[in-house]
Amino acid sequence: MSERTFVMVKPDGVQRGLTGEIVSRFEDRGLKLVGAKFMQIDQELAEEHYGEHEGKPFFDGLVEFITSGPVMAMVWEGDDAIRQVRRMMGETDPADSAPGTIRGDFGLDLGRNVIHGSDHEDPGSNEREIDLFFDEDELVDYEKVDEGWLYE
Ligand code: DAT
Ligand code: MG
Repeated sequence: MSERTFVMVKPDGVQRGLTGEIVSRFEDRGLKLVGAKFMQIDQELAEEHYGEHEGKPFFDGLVEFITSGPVMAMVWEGDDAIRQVRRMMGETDPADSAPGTIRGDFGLDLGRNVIHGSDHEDPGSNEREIDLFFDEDELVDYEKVDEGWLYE
């Protein structure tokens, strides 16, 4: 089933020049980019985005980190996109992430794990995050020429 997922290259990924590589991986996989915004997250947006982690010992550091520099916020669309993006990202801790995954190829530290993606085990988190970062008219509906070759 086609679905949309929220993906973000975090400040460490942007600063390390990994944005293009990460976009390429999703393009190569066949996912369709339907929204993108290069932006800096303020405190309020950060606290809302990571609301599920409020009260945890790492929360303040996480908010400080995610607001510390620009991010590339994106919406990617495709069959099973939420779960497939999570599989491509690897585990939350890069140290546990298999080589070949984004975190497994580009990270070493839990607090600097390069990328965010909506949680496929938290139904509705994709919609929530997309709504939080994008207005309706910032998402683009279009047909990609390779769709007939990607899907049976
Ligand atoms: P994910 O980003 O894989 O969805 P999450 O939602 O559990 O992971 O946590 C959000 C971010 O918070 C995660 O990318 C890195 C940070 N984080 C999670 N658990 C942590 C911990 N125990 N110590 C420090 N940072 C942590
Ligand atoms: Mg999460």
